[in-house]
Amino acid sequence: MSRPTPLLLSLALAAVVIPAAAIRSQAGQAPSSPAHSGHTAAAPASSSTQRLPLGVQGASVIAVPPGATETSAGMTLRNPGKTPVVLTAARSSAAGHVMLMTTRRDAQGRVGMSGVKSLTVPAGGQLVLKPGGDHLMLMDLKRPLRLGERVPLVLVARDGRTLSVSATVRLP
Ligand SMILES: [Cu+2]
Repeated sequence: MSRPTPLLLSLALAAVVIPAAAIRSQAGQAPSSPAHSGHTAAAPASSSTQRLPLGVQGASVIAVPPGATETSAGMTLRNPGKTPVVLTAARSSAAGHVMLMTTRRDAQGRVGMSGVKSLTVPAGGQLVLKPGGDHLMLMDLKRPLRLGERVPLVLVARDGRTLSVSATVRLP
C-alpha cells in the first residue's frame, strides 16, 4: 500500500471540513427561526427600517380646543444602549408635520420654544420630553383630537432607525 498523496489527503480533509462547516452554519441560524415563526406576516415590513432600541413611558399629546392647529407631545425615552440615540425627526398621521423643540429662557427672562435639529437620548440615560422642556410639536393638525384617543407618532433617528409610539391625548 502506498501512502496517500498530498492531493488525496487534501481532498479527504475537504470532505471532512465542508460538512462540519455546513452543520455550524445550520446551528447558527437555528436560534433565530423560532423567534420569527410567530411573526411571519410582520417580518417583511419591519425589515426595511430597524427599530430604535428605546423604552417609552407616558407618551401623551396635550388636548387643545377645536380649531387649534398645533399642540405638544411628550414622553420619557430610555436608552439602555451604550451609544447615544440622536433623534432628528418625528412624524404623525394626525399632523402636517412634527417639529423637535426645546424651551429656553432668553436674556430678558422670556421663555420661548424654538425648533432644534436634533434631540439626544444619552447612552444609558433618558430624555424627558414635556411641555415647558424639550418636546415634540404637532403642527398643522389635520383633525380635532379627542381626549383619551391614541395618536400615532414615529420617532426617526439620524441613522434612519425609527420607533412607533402611541400617545394618549390628555388634559394639560
Ligand atoms: Cu413647541
